[in-house]
Amino acid sequence: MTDLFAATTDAQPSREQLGEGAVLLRNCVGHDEAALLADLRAIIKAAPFRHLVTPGGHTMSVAMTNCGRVGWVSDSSGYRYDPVDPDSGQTWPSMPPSLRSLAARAAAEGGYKGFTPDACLINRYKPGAKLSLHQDKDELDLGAPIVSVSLGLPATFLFGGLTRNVAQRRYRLTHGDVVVWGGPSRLAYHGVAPLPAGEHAVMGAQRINLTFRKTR
Ligand code: MD3
Ligand code: FE
Repeated sequence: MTDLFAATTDAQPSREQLGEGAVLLRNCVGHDEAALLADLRAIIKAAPFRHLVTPGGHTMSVAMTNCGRVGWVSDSSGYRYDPVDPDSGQTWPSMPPSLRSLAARAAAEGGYKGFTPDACLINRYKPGAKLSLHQDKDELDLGAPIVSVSLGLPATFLFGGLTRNVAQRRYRLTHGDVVVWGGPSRLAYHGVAPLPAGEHAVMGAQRINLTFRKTR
């Protein structure tokens, strides 16, 4: 990727409870940012973003890649965590310490000490890209939280309930925001509204979201 540059944010960290087990840590990335972005760039070079096809045959507007022991993949046969990148035939890039330590630090701040993710799904949104309402339930260890890190353009995140029909609350997630989703919130329906056009000083015309997961 050519449009990732060095760090910028000095904004103050803050904490907001979104729901039972769900904590929003604004500006949580802090001085790890430059190392994080450099490592992210290397991952994307080794395992470029691609648009996956859902089992229903739709091509996703969000482009994805992964790092870690396994990566989340989708094709016409279904969803799964796979140690092999189907595009390269190689294992996914390993999860660098800059990413792993941010995830563990955020999880601990959210009340989950000893978080050891084995997968990091990396989502890239260009303007217009969205993620439809869904649950994350492909992981065997639903007692572990998911930690999400937002980078680049702001997005509207939709946070619903344990069934599809619960009205969603909307949160604006911006560069450097981290959310820890555990406890009863772990199986909440959620999604991302279509990304508005814009230009972010560090990341350019895109949003990148990292989700750290413990799959087993
Ligand atoms: C709430 N990603 O990759 S991160 C996903 O911004 C995903 O790219 C979104 O949903 C994104 O699956 C949202 C926030 C998130 C992640 C997992 C959750 C929220 C969650 C699991 C349970 C409840
Ligand atoms: Fe999700």
